[in-house]
Amino acid sequence: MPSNKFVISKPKLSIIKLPEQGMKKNDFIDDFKQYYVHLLGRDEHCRSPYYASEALSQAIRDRLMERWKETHQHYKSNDCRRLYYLSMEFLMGRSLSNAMLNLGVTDTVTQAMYDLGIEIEELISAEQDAGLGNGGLGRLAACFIDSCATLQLPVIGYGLRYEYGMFTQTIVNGEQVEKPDHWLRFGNVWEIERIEYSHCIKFGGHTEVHTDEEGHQYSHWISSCNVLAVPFDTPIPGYKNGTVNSLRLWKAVATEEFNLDEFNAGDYAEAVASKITAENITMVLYPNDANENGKELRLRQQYFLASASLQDVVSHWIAVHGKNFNGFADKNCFQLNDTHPSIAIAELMRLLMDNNRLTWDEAWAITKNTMAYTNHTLLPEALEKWPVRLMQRLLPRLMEIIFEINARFLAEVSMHWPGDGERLKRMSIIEEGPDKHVRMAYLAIVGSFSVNGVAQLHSQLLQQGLFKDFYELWPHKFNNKTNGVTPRRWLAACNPELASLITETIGDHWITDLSELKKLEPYAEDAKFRKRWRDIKQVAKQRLIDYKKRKHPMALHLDVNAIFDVQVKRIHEYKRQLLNVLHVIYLYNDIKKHGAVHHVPRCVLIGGKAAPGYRMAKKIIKLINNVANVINSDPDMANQLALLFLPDYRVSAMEKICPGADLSEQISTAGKEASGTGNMKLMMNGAITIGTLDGANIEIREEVGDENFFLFGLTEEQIEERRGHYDPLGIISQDEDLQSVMHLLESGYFNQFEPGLFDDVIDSIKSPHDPWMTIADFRSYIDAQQRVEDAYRDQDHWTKMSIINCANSGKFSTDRTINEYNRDIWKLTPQPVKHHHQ
Ligand code: 26Q
Repeated sequence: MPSNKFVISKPKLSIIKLPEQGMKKNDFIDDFKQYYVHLLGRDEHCRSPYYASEALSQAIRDRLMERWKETHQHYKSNDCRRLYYLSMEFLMGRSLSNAMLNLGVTDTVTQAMYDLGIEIEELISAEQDAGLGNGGLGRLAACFIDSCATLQLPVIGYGLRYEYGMFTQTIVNGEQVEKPDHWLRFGNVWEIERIEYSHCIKFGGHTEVHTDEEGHQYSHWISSCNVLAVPFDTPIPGYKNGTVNSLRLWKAVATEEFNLDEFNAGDYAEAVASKITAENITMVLYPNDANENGKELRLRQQYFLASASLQDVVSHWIAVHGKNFNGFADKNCFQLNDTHPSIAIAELMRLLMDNNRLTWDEAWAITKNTMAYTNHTLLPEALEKWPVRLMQRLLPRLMEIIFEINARFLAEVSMHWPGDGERLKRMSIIEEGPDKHVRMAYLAIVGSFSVNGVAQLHSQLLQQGLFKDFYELWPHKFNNKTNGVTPRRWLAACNPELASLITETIGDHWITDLSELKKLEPYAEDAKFRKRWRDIKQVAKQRLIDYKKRKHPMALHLDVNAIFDVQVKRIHEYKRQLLNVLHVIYLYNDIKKHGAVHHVPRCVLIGGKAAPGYRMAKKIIKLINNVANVINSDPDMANQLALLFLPDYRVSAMEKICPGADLSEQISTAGKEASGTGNMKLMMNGAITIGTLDGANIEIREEVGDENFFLFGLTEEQIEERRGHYDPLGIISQDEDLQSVMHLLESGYFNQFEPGLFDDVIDSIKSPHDPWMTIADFRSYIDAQQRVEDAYRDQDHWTKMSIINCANSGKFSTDRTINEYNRDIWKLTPQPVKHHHQ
């Protein structure tokens, strides 16, 4: 352990006690100047907003530190039960505006900067996104820890500090080009390195059985390559409550011993190379949001996270309670964000048995009462599997433990279903065959006391389908926790005009109790209120146009009077961006043939990243861009129809997009989108959903009522029923509009100089084996879009729907979600922290 090398002499209390930090305008002005001039060495000639942003962030961070320390000490002295949220992804986005909002200083600071001749928005925009996630799952983790801090729950987020986050997307000739996101290049004011809490992580080597003085046998994992896990902490402030929780991200650093052996062996180059291997572990986020099977580096990352986080918790336990682990499960709980950190189950067993001499039964009792698992997918092909051979080589001791867990589990299964060999094979954690694999979801279910899906339909389908056998064995483990989003970032901060109108109308309790928004509903009938609501939406749309105009070559085709029709999310076949494109082509064709009279002006905005290795997704991006080129350069479409692909969709982009959205596209094949969370952000900002009965759409529709939702498409049951006799060609031949659309596509109208480019895309939707059944929902989707236009024509009616959508979005706050996690799974006691300077 390096910790003893970093012991410093203990400072006197008088050094640590600081004068209270002012929260007045002039306090911020003074501190800002101090940092700008003295720390950063800039003056009035510096043109870049970067340094000003940096100086302000320092001043804001200072005001979090005292609260952070107090929260930490409060948890420590209360020795309260805690929850650790283990996630390979935390998609935090920017921190400055969120910190100002939660400290309650947004207006004061805005004014302070204004007095200095600085536009606050410029400073906010100068911050890089912390893009340490792919999409829904990563952003959910970020919204969760925001709500935990606001609800004053003792929760720590554990993740990885990737040197490179999600790639930056640029579009060149209509195609996605990825650029590495070196987000830490200019430093990160929000993090604090705590090298004194580093841990050592083992890889490779082999195991030996030893016998101790009392004759007990235990395993020794030896000859391993060791990597150091160094924690970096980021403050997570609650909303105006004095609580500041921690997000702890691990960085991989080569250990000195690690190199020493090789130096002694005399091979300098090998030693340096192995340093690089070690530090590669946290170099880059894997940019696919579906399982990319079998990559060794990914498995290293997963174990690195699990082991570092568990060692952190276990060593803290020992520091307080010694080696008596009675009560460990009462004081500690781990929530696994999908199977990505689920190796933690075997790792906790290892730490308890090998390092602390608990028996198997003692260790297992603790493990299975401490771990809880959240599933985020229904696609069987996305379930994680790791080759046994790889695990044996990289994590030999963990593989032994998994085999033992499985043996004991299968014994339990055969007690429950004697003689049912098929079931044993189906349920085994080890998938047999020439290449044995570990089924991580099964390991997670067996090792956890709670298994949850992320929306009602999803949880129900898990029980009836993917995890049916396990549900029959342990029905009590299974539960649902419908996702949410944090209303602080996704309404209060990103849409200040709408937030002010809401606060002026119903008070400001909605910020921490979103069900309060229901009080807006009567105002849907108030003409004056509607006018203000509509004006705010128009201003937001104009702002979105202005923002896009700075860079996007086709932004001039945007028009505030058109419907802003938005689909922003990762590009995936099951999310059916293609269905959206088919509708756009249909509109184009119809306007060409019959003129614009039947239609309302519409701007279709599509944004999202494709996994770099997902060829079909990349082709879909190219198609969207090609169709956009044709439509936007056709004078017949002027002020009628525009299509824009929004490059580099990310958290900070969504903060600009959702206030200006009219229509939210949630059009996945029913039964495939576990929940969706973009749907919730858009709804909260007054967009109306056009959607299938999938994921949380179902619950959104339940909340707003059918008349405030544009429903279309087959149900999950109908989709499954249709498989085997799906006949897209038959459907095309029966539908003239669809025929025209397919004809345009197949004739090469959108790829005149790139013959055959879209053949694979076209073939995929024409195939009777198309798992996403895009063609099956075409007619129903077109009809729903017609209803959208009819509704939009009546602006009063549309605005009512918009208000009702926002008013009924209360359920989709992560405050509600986290309260349910806490009530059913975590069972933490809220810890109000008294902030002494408040
Ligand atoms: C796994 C192994 C190797 C490499 C990458 C991965 C990997 C990474 C990210 C697999 C999956 C993900 C992300 C999944 C995800 O974001 N799922 C979404 O989770 C949301 C939050 O619950 C839901 O709202 C979405 O419906 C779901 O698609």
